[in-house]
Amino acid sequence: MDRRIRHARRHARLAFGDLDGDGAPDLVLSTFRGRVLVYSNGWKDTRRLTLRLVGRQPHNREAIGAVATLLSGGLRQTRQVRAGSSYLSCSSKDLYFGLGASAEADSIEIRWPDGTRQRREHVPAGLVVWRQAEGAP
Ligand SMILES: [Ca+2]
Repeated sequence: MDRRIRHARRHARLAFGDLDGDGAPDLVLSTFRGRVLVYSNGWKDTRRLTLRLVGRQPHNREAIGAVATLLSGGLRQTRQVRAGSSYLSCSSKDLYFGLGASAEADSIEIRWPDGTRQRREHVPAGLVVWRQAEGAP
């Protein structure tokens, strides 16, 4: 663990998100004294899938509360869109998944905040913007 992260652990605010758009989530950390540290994720050799959900409810376009379940290579990963993440900070609403050696997810299922579900098969790596179908039940 980086010495600066270890030192700041007691009074830190932490947020993550893909700051440079390369698909790898980066970290922003600030300490009690206001110092801000940015950690750019330089790990380039892993296949990733970033899921950006857009809800149909006017009061919840960010789909807060939606749960995504991704299956890839026999492994299951689950992520939830959250409104808050850490003290006095807020992370990206994007959901980040690692795909290992796979170039695609076998399937992704979304359980939207209104309880409806949608599923897609063979979703390629990269950024996926998924809008909740306007006509879905
Ligand atoms: Ca990044």
